[in-house]
Amino acid sequence: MGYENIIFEVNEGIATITFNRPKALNALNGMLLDELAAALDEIEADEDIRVLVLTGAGEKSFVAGADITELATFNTLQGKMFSRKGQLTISRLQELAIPVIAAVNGFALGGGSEMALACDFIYASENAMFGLPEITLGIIPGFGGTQRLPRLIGSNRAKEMIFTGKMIPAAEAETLGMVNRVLPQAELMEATLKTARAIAAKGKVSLRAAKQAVNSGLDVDLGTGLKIEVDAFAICMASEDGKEGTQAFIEKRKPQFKGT
Ligand code: CO8
Repeated sequence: MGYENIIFEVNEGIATITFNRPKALNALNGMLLDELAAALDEIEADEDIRVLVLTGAGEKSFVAGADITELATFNTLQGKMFSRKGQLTISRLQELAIPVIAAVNGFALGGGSEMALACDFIYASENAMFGLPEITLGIIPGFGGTQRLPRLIGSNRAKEMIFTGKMIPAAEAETLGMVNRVLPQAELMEATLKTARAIAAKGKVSLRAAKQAVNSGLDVDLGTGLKIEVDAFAICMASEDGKEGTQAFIEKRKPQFKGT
């Protein structure tokens, strides 16, 4: 499929989706969300893709939120449908079997922050700014922000961000635990791809099991989470990758994971 609002590339098992509406600071409109969904379909259908990286075109913005010019035209039903479409598409990032890294290269506001929060972790450039400014528009976050941000940084800090709509710089987002690493803009993509390559070299079965165990465990009590971990662990032990990884250690060689 040809894309107009994103750039979709795959290199050596690492897919990169670049949000590409620089004139609107890469704001999310309905067409962009449709293209994102189509790219995720392509990724799910390609067994060779091991890691997904999301970033924004240019050096100013990752995603400056939902496209406000489009939002302003919505009636209540259209707004509800748009919120649902955004939630479903963004939730697919969290549910994707492969790891997803957000390389936040500038503004990550509203739906842009919510997109990054649905990724497995975030690297950010020094100039990146995070925020959920919807309250200043008389609305609230509608792509999962009221749910994912409190889970990540605690309800009190999330409420302050959501109630004030204030933006915070990357360094503060790192202190709050939203961001794993802050890097100079020029180093952001290479550092992200270096981590992506390190992850891509691991076994696909164990990566999938690890992601699912962490994600599923976050919404349940510890006892249930530990049972989830036992089941995920058993899947790895039964896999060819599990046998290969342990055997390679014993034979003092590098494992050759096949993803089965
Ligand atoms: N939507 C559409 N266009 C945008 C957006 C946006 N979110 N953000 C920026 N742009 C456009 C500007 O209008 C401007 O266009 P033009 O050049 O044609 O005037 C261009 O991008 C450059 O922007 P600025 O001139 O404003 O650049 P500044 O550096 O002065 O400011 C800011 C950058 C601070 C990022 C500023 O543009 C801004 O505040 N943008 C809006 C941020 C925002 O409020 N985002 C939240 C949107 S709401 C949302 O995401 C809800 C998600 C859930 C939806 C649920 C659906 C019902």
